[in-house]
Amino acid sequence: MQQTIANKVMKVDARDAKLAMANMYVAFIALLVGGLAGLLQVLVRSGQFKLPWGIGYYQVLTVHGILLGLILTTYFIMGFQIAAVSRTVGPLTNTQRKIGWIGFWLMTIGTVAAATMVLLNEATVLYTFYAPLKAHWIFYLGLTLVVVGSWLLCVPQFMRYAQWRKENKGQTSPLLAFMAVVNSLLWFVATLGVAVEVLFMLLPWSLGLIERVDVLLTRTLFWYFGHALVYFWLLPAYMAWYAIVPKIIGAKIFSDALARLAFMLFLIFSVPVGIHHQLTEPGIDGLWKFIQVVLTFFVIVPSLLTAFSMFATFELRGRELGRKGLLGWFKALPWKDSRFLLPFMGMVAFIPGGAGGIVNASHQMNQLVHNTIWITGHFHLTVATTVVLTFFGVAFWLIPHLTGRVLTKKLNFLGVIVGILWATGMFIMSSAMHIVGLLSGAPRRSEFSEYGGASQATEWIAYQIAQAVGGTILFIAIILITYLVIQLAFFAPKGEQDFPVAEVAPDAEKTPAILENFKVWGVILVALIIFAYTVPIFDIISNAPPGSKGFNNLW
Ligand code: HAS
Repeated sequence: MQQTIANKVMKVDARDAKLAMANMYVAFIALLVGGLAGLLQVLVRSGQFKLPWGIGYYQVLTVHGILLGLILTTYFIMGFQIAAVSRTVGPLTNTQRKIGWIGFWLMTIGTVAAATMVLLNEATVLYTFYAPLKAHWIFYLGLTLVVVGSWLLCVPQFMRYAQWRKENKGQTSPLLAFMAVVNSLLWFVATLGVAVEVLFMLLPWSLGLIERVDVLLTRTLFWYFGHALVYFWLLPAYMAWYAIVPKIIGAKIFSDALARLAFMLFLIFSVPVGIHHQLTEPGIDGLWKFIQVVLTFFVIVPSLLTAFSMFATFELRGRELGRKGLLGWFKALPWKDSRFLLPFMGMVAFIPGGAGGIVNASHQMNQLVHNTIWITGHFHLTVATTVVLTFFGVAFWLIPHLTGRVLTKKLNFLGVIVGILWATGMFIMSSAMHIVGLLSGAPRRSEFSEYGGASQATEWIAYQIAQAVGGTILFIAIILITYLVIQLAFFAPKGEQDFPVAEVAPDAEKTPAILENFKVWGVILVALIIFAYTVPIFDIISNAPPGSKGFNNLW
């Protein structure tokens, strides 16, 4: 019943499509520029290349992290979610759409302002903008506008979803819209931490209104946001895995209830775990580190549910097609369809990517890998492979759907090539990062250096060259996908590209209403945040050192 309602609205409204596409354009421009910065980085770190015209390594690293980690992701997610809401619960109202556009422009003004400061070398503070590194105040103001703009892009999703529920009392909402709303809510709660950090600490500090900031407090507020941020990236990929991939392979959603439970678990467990990024940080009591590590292990559960659900979906489809045996389903999948292949490669990458996360979260093992390039390997497998490959797979049908064109056979083939290149490049680069970080302690976030000829640093060079090879393959993939996106947006033949939305399996259990009761989950979320953060933050504030002045242009 619920999916019949979902399927009533088959297309994204043309006016909503414009808003979604505006977000897509910025996302793919960010990919191109951020990807170029990535290429320059791996070349510098190979020891074979020097940046020209006085450009600094850390400046390029900041461009790379901000454009890919914050800008590409946020714009893509907002575009995808706006489209998903419009497709499944109906067109936005004029007011809702207007709020969305204001959000888009605020985000874009903020992005341009922040990017200009980075390019002028006035904000070389990397994507985590840790104090005491200090950026120009325009950079912080730009970031604030990005966050406020993104909130305004979440508002129409909340409003349209609430309107649907009011009009369809007692019915389970369409899964995709529900998921978009949970992710937007997660984003809203997470960004409160970074908003407090920037508005009350970094911005006044940078403007000279206050002389010093408490470094530990800024970092703790950052990571309150920073770990939920990774699930804000992941959940749209899970939206595609749960609700779109099954349709592409001709299957049904294994369980609507399980999918909703996974999303609600992410909502409550994503935030109270940020301290696992600070396990080596002095100034936070071991007990609270331990508690947040335990909570981190809870946030692994919804990913395990997702793995189970995906295997079940594939296997059921395989059996339906008459495949037998443990892995018979494998042959039944549409390997030549880029809309499936890329998300699938993303799933495969998440097996080692997730396992690496479990290593990071294990307190003792964290001592070994923290601040080594193993961590960079971890997030290139998770966000840069799992999430980004899924986003590419989505873009291949979403962009033509929004622009009234079609993904032709030729363009689909190009999509497959992009996926294979991306997976190969990431495999080479991130394996080299994992190995040299773990076995030899190679540092992350550092320019090429021979460390005065130290023998340990000499061991790293071969791996750094491997990273440059992987990075170069990735940049070739970026050029191809840029071409593909331009084709899909402007030149592909006109036509109707399907926005695939799967139906729930007929024999799946009915979804319990509690899974859509935001009040109950909201109370648990707030209680968990208060529990996990009150004492650590109280301790940090009450034992605060004098604070630090800012340092800038160190490079
Ligand atoms: Fe992480 C650091 C722990 C997941 C991103 N992480 C980072 C940083 C980033 C990041 C960007 O505890 C660096 C931040 C910085 O700059 O300092 N991470 C975890 C844990 C998980 C995890 C426990 N991380 C992610 C995801 C990310 C991401 C997702 C981005 C999207 N991470 C950490 C910790 C640190 C950290 C510490 C700090 C380290 C330090 O010391 O600084 C978990 O959520 C992972 C659970 C995942 C699984 C995998 C489930 C598998 C699935 C695939 C199924 C496959 C199928 C295909 C069906 C348990 C769902 C089958 C087909 C076949 C053919 C087999």
